[in-house]
Amino acid sequence: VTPLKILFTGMVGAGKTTAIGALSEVAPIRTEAQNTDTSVNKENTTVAMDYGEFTLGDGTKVMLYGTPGQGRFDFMWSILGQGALGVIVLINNAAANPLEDFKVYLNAFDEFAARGAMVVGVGRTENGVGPTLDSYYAVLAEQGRIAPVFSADVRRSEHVLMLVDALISQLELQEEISP
Ligand SMILES: Nc1nc2c(ncn2[C@@H]2O[C@H](COP(=O)(O)OP(=O)(O)OP(=O)(O)O)[C@@H](O)[C@H]2O)c(=O)[nH]1
Ligand SMILES: [Mg+2]
Repeated sequence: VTPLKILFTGMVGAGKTTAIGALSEVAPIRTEAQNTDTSVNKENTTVAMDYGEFTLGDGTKVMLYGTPGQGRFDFMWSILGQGALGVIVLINNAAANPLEDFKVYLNAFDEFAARGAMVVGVGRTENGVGPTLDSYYAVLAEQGRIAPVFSADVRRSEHVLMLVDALISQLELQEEISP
């Protein structure tokens, strides 16, 4: 069986590295460097990519890639997107402008959204601050796109698995992959 490639993307601190670490069955490959961006309270940041692996119930291998969040590495987005079946956009809902953040990734990965290969995972919803899930659907509708939006805490592997499952179901529905 051909392995499936899935890409995690989103702003600095959205939780891409955490999500891949939570789900991967192998020791994830990380390219962390010391974070010098004081706008996010985080010790490390990804400078090239994350990589992990996960096996579905039917034995299909899923390759999990993650993008770096910092804007200076945005040239990596299209490189890492190559050959990806779908993309999971992670959002830090407690950030200053999470809906604007979402628009950046929705536009950058519109090719995925257009073919129903995008899932949105909204994190840091626990304190009830930040936009509602409905407002993400409104942004999608404005752009003429449809994608499932979930609240997800990527520190919990079952939440990350839910995002991956939702993406795979979408891809099956689009007949990008067979069930
Ligand atoms: N409280 C809370 N913390 C969260 C939640 N989701 C993620 N985090 C934390 O947010 C941080 C995310 O850090 P990373 O996984 O390094 O984020 P990243 O997207 O890889 O960031 P860059 O590589 O810098 O772009 C971690 O410290 C997580 O524990 C959430 O839902 N609630
Ligand atoms: Mg990272």
